[in-house]
Amino acid sequence: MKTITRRQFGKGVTAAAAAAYAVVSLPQLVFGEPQPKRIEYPKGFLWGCATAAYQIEGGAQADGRGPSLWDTFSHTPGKTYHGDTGDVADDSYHLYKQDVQLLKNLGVSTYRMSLSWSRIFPSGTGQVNQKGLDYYNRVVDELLANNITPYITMFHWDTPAGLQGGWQSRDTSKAFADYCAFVTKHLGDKVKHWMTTNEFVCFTDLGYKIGQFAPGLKLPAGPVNQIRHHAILAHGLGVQAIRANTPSGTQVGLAENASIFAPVMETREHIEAARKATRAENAPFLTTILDGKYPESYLTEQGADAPKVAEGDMRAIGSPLDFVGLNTYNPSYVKAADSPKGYVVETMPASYPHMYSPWIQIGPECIYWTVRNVCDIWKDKAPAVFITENGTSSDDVLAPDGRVEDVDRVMYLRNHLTQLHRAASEGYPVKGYFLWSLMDNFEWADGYSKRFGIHYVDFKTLKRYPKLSAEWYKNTIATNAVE
Ligand code: PNW
Repeated sequence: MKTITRRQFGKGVTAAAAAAYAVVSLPQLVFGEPQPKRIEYPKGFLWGCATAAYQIEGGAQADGRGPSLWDTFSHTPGKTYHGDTGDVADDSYHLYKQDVQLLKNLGVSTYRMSLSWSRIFPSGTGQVNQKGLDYYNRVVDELLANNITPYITMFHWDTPAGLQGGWQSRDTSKAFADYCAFVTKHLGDKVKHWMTTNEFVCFTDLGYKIGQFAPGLKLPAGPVNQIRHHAILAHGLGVQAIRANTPSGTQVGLAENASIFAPVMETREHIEAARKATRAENAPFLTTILDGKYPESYLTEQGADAPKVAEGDMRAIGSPLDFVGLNTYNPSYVKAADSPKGYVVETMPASYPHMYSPWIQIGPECIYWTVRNVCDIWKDKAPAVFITENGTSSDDVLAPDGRVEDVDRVMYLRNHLTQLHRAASEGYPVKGYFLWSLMDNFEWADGYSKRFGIHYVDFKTLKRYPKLSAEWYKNTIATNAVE
């Protein structure tokens, strides 16, 4: 079969490496036969599922765990749907062995999970809670015993409540680095893949500017920009701490929901506009991390509200990464404009279709464009990319026979994986995919009203049921192909 890849034309890519990315592999089709037309992924592509500590663990007060800002926030009346909290969630704190069996049954080779910082350091810094660390040792051992490689996120929004001022304080960045150092000193012999933080905008802007997430504040631009700075500084110091405490070969990255821009039409000028938008609209986070400096345009735009940067901060923030993790749910569309910015972000019409969560507007090509834009802009600074989250909520109904026919989720996933294949087949270095999420869980401000799992969780009995999407994903993994 003829294989054409974008990178064949680039430097230093061998024909063998290029050939690993077959465009589409079609079995011999007999007209009229109900054979699947397989869209095959490259050999060695990693399939996984993702979760986060506060969303699944429960055990909020078990074995000496300290409170996080999400415990405080969810216990504050009016902050989450129906006052839901993560006190029990999926009780993965006690049921983790069952959850590893769910993963094993799917056939995944990887699992993206996060650690609860305040389980290990109950007040964020200082005193260690050995029982908290023991829990993660048990989970990691259980994964490894089942041939599943853990990819661990250090921080997925559950800031220890004991850290005075939270992300308003620069000390939190420093405490985060100490926490990363401690964790990797103790787990770094078993765990080889680390992500520092998850989705900056959700624990900075949504927490401190919009007030929709913990700690629920509405601060003005100056303090918000400083909080954003502390967040990317934490990431940078975290990368340095992880590298300093792990053996060579350890892979370090982050998981970021960069705003995604797809061109309205795939013409040269609109593709160029999408690239400009990606760089400019992600200025406070991904752009600054991968460039190792704030864009001049961002600093000018923010004026007196620009962040205060100390000596050495930018060097830490720009620490080289082994991979960039991209959380991908929905697109924005961009067109070229004859303006200084060079692009306009389209307003979505009221009729634009979405999944059960209104913010998950449907545009499967976003997964292709997030990979392509990041790799085209930053090239060697994003030597490998992972989709660290992709998935959707659905208004799932558990039938009396225990089935959940989530055909909308299957539709969403199939379309995204078809588009991700496009990126892989063009030679972009996309190495793996983590489906959000292994099972229904505490969906932050939406509480338990939005289910994202491919396993249904009955929150009364905590029983897990595979949905149709779990069956579909299992087949995808087994065939390494979208069917
Ligand atoms: C991500 N938005 O969050 C998170 O990383 C997960 O913890 C979460 O469960 C998942 O996506 C599904 O929501 C987001 O409103 C939450 O744009 C909200 C938004 C984006 C990401």
